[in-house]
Amino acid sequence: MSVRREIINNNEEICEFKLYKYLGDALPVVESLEGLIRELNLIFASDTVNIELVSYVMKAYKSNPLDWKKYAKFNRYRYTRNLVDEGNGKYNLMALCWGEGHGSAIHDHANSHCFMKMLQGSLEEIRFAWPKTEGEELEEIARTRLHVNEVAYINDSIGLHRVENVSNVDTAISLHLYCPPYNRCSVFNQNTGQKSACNVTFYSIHGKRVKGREPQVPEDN
Ligand code: CSS
Ligand code: FE2
Repeated sequence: MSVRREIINNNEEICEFKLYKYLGDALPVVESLEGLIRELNLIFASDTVNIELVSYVMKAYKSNPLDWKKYAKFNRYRYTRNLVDEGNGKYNLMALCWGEGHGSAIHDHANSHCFMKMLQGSLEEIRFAWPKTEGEELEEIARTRLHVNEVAYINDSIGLHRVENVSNVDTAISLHLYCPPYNRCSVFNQNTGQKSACNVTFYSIHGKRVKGREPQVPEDN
């Protein structure tokens, strides 16, 4: 076991211990994607977002393709965003389907929380600091490989990121929760730090393809 993995596992244990102290034996058990959605709806009934608890329940769900196959819709040219649940208007839960080599641009998260759980395959997450001076290349601050069932969290105070399926042979699927939901964010040029606004759209909603909506090129979020 690598040192880095040990650190991550320790963090998880500390996190679980803190949650256990807080919730006692009420730690939720999650047996399916439906069960996860039920738990998330309960958690987000409150107005404060407990990042550790949300990460915990997303991690507790063990990916089962039978649960999510209706959201697994791929496009040959770029990754797709497929809405799973609107979380009573408080958050959006969606499955992102990444073909071989597909990646996002460098982006922010419009002041929302972003939780990301791997359902299939693996993704590389590359984090960047916000640009400090105009015209300068963005500084890479972290690079992490996410594997099936792992959960990552980011928000704008942590930084920017881009996500990529670096595999030439395997597709990848990730489950994203954004709170509050957003339909616009910023994308950044890695070499100049230049920022531009960008709309984000759905390829399918509740398993049904959105007609006439091809993913935008160039990759924009
Ligand atoms: N924010 C990107 C995916 S990486 S978190 C998106 O929602 O399209
Ligand atoms: Fe993101």
